[in-house]
Amino acid sequence: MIKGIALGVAGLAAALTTALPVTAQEAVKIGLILPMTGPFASTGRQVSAGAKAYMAAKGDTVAGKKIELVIRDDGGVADQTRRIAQELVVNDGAKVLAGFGLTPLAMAVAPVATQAKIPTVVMAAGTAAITKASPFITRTSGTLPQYSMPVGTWASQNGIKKVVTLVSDYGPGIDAEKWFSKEFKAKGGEVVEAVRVPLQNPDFAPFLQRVRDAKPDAVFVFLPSGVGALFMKQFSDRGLPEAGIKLIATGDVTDDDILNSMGKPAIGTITGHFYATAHESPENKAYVEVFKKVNNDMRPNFMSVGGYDGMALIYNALEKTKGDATGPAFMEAVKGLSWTSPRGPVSIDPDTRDIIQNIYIREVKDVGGELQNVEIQTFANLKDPEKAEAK
Ligand code: VNL
Repeated sequence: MIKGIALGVAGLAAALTTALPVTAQEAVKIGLILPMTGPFASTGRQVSAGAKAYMAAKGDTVAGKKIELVIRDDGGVADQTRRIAQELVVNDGAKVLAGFGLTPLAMAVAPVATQAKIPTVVMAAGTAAITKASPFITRTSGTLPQYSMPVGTWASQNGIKKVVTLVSDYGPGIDAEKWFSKEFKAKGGEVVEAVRVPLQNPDFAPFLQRVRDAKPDAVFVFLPSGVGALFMKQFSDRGLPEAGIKLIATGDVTDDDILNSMGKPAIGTITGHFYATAHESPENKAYVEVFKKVNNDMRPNFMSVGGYDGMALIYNALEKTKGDATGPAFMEAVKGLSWTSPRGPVSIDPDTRDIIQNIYIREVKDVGGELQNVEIQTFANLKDPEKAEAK
């Protein structure tokens, strides 16, 4: 397995030597690799829809170059992500890679990005370590430490003393558990149990029973986008609200893509995240409008904004390099870029290539018959705390 990767990367380098000059004058092709099928297909649908909305709003030419978006489905399987990335670079002359619905998929592409010096824009995955895996990786989603920590602050300031954490047992879940707990404990809170659930096909019932038995004031939850509705149903069916256990979470759980289908049990849930469809700003109003127009009236979630801003990053960087998409020039241009996103002001941290952004505490409310994540507090311009700590 490891050997296969090494050979693949060496072969890629050899193939590039001949492939590069041929494609140098052509359009800038962006290979967008996403889970368009499988359990995380909603992420692929939202990210690609956001990228398309950007191009619908801003056109398909930047710095005199035509932008061509090529969307490929990896089905959420890391070996496929890597194979498709290699094919896009070697056979199709892609100049930029983008997408990556889950952490293992982004990690699988890091060696390709490094070896081929291909700018790689992570639009969805959120484990802090991803941008450390290659100097050619940047990110327009966010990191779990960045948006879990403020939930710890909020909880400690709002009468919650005893918490059980419940997270998906992989990169982003571990990050969320660590940073919520670290902050909550530093502010005087107590984490009495840390529960981890499988990423694939989770049945929450036995885990929710453990939460119930521990009798906390609240349960802090991270689950990847798309899974929240099933969790909310089981949380409610098993009587945790009646037992007086409050639900606090990252915004992945009350994902706007499925929030409206969760019904009453979701109301009152407190989450931390970087984007809500209900965010009030002229930029977001315009975004939601163009997004719905281009995508059959679909409600944009945070994944879509990762896709939209990923395209904004690519356009802004190409503007700065006058159309040069080669790795070193492009990555230099990325550092320090700033723009106004539908989520609020954002910039790319020159030290880490991660995104600096506002994190909002939101409460699920019924707004005119539709459930919305309504912002109640803002933590402005946060960096990824994991990398700040390592410095
Ligand atoms: C990840 C993080 C995936 C947050 C998610 O949904 C999410 C990840 C698919 O890094 O794997 O909401």
